[in-house]
Amino acid sequence: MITVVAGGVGAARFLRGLMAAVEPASINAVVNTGDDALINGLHVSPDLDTVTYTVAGAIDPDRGWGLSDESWRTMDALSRYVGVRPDDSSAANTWFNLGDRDIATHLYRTMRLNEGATLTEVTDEIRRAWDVPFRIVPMTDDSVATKVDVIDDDGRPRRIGFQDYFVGRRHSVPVTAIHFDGIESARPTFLDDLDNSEVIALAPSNPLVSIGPIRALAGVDDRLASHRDRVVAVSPIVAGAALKGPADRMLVELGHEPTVVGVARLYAPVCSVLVIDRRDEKSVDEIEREGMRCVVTDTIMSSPEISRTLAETTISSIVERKSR
Ligand code: FO1
Repeated sequence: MITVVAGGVGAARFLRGLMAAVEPASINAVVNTGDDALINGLHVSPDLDTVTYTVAGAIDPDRGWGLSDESWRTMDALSRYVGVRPDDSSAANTWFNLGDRDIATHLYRTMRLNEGATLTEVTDEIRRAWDVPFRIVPMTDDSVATKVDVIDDDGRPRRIGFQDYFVGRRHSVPVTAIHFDGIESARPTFLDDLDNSEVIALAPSNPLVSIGPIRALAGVDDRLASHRDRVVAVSPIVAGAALKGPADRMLVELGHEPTVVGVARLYAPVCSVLVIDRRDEKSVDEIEREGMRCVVTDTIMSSPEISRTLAETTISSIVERKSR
């Protein structure tokens, strides 16, 4: 089994490449749920849906989230109620865009959870409905909510939900701290999977708010460290920048280097190989001084072929080493 520890867009593209490189049934995607939010009464799981929709070939390629060929009539109709909504109400949320077809997924997930199903069960039903040929599992069935402390537009510090930061404020305000509410009591769903995996890959996702919550679950970092020689990560940072989202700024704001060396320092305790882009070749020695092996390849997944080659290179960095 190959376990892929995943966040959103970058991880989804990596999984699409991995599907073309190995027997899909051998893949096990463990996905961040710290971004989950209750939006207009619906349980939305952005990273689970981005992975499912991307692997199913149904994602909107420009947005990187939600479905292609989407319409927004429900959101338009909802805006009618904004004018009559009480000030302290979160009804008629129109800043978090739910497409008409995407809403069906949230209706299904929300009703199944209300019936007592676990998020693991519902996620497996949804991925089977989309003919995804491998397991997609939430990192936990318990509630974990990523919160960020920000310096808001008015200069005042405020703790806000992840979607409020990422979408509501377009991740444009500086972050001073990250919290995973509920992490102390949340139980990881995948510790045994780690024991049964020939390769554990940390996908090219945000190390702090996508991979971070998964590692923060009880026992996960220790279990990864115990399998460190089988753990490989793909850097989400290329030439000092994130390919998508605020990972580079968050690294700086939270006191890390926004470089592949900064990523190596975060991952070295649990991961023995770091895959970096050719643009960062000059950093190989520094990364190896952090105690990690370094593999240099093309990591910008601008085509299915590059995604596939990246996945093959990532997996073989562990498998071939074992055969040597
Ligand atoms: N991202 C946005 O920037 N704007 C949106 O309106 C938005 C809506 C949305 C709806 C469903 C969904 O699954 C994802 C959505 N996202 C949106 C992306 C989401 O905020 C991010 O995918 C993750 O939370 C970060 O990885």
